Amino acid sequence: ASASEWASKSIYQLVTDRFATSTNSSTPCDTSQRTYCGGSWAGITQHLDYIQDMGFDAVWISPISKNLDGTAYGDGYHGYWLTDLDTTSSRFGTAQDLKNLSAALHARGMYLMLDVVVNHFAALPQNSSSSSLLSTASKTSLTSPLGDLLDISINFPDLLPLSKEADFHPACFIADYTNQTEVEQCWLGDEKLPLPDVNTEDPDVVETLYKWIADMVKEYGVDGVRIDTVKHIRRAFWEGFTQRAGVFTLGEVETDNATYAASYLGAVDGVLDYPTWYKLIMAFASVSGNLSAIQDAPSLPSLASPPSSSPSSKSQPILTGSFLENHDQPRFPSFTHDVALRKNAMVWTFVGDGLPIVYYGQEQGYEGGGDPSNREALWLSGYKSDKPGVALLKTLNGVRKQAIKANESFLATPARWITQTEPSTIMLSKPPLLTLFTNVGANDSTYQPTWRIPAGLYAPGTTLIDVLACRAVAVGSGGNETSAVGGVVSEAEGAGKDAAREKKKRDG
Ligand code: ABC
Ligand code: CA
Repeated sequence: ASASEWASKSIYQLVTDRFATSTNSSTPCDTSQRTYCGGSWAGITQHLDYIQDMGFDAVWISPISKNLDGTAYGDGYHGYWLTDLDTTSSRFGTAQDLKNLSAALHARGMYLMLDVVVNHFAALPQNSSSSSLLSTASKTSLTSPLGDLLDISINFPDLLPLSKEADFHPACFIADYTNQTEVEQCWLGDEKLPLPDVNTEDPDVVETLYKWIADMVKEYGVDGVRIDTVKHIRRAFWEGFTQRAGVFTLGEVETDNATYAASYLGAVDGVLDYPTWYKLIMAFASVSGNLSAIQDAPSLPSLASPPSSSPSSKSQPILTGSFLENHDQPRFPSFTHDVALRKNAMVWTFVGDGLPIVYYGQEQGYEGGGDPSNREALWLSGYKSDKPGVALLKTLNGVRKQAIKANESFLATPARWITQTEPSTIMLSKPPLLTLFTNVGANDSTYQPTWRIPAGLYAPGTTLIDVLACRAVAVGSGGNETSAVGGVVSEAEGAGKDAAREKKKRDG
């Protein structure tokens, strides 16, 4: 599917090994062991009702290729430690199971997003004596701009289908993240677990990877790809990769710098909105968080506000992926116990310009900290549908779909901030939605957020629905402003024009 076709979707991101088993829902899973817990593609297929009932219509799964196990950091249960690009991991089932998952999603009108890694493989260093950092005159002279080289021995024939030493960049670990050449051509990982960096400067290697993605998309009916480690390969590589993928590509560029992240747009169809994520965490992790940082920060271009220098060759829109949690970062509830802050942060993903992405387990209130604690087995939750998180996500997915239906230019209309006079409050307008965020928290019992709705935003007399509290609010006819209290609002069907309105309040 193209970026245009993805624009109205809502993505549920899961870790294949941790979402569902196909057999035993009481299988224990100790995340600290960093090993397989038994989730599989067949398990996902059996639990699509659970995902779809919350309103999601796309599923992002872990990388599918065979991985390295038995390392100093455990096994490749997450899928990012490739050893054999062309063979699917038997830990997640058979290739047929994966095709069945794809077919089952399509039968429901849902999309499959595949996570792909082409920047590196993973390999155990061959002997420990050679795994220390050594600068050797001969090697250093080969790639002097990259600094110290490593004397590290890798058994390259173990890596498929790139099995020659020359298929990889010379060994050096990335140390200086401000040196772009180093970021692109040195290795991720460390001496205990090096991630040999693919020589994406070599035309034969490039063609192998391009052919691989084209085949993969075709073979498994893939609708879109999430691309790992985008900043670790030169931009021009991704242009060709995206073309050959032939479907929507969403890149991971881990940075808090919006300009840097945006520099990959056009080479890939979209990037994950990491720059806003950093601000979001700062804003809602505590009641003293800096809320206006979100408002003041430069934001990524998006479908609603395309880059000014949009490459004319590119007819597809730019889609930014909005998220609150993922498999690399501590889950949001690990930062705060405050239910109001948690709720406000969750709303963000759905009411702005980005494609909503929700990390599995958020709906069940999972609280795991950093990797690997944030990769809990979902079956241990019992997939309960009566959790507040499930209800909230269902509402938010519903609101977004409703907004898309009510206003055909919703997706293309840039969200804009409306300045509020009250402290700890910010308001975002993306017609027909209007959202009031606050980080005042649940403990201030005197605080009632007040809506200051600018004149002209909605016609007087319009009925707005507070979608979180589920009640109607009328827009005043007399003055310039209307004050309403609490909740999320969306315009009642048929009342006035294309407005649904949204408002956010602290947890009731
Ligand atoms: C494992 C263990 C960890 C252990 C580590 C050494 O090994 O689980 O506990 O600490 C996979 C696995 C991980 C595994 C790694 C390494 O491989 O999932 O469990 O960690 O073996 C992607 C994926 C990620 C995946 C990989 C590797 C890449 O999403 O799941 O990890 O295939 C860098 C990459 C980024 C990558 C991330 C993990 O590492 O760029 O693509 N994610 C700075 C750098 C970033 C860097 C980040 C973390 O540190 O700029 O490039 O990400 O190392 C902000 C700045 C940022 C800065 C942050 C920290 O601060 O703006 O730039 O990020 O202010
Ligand atoms: Ca690289």
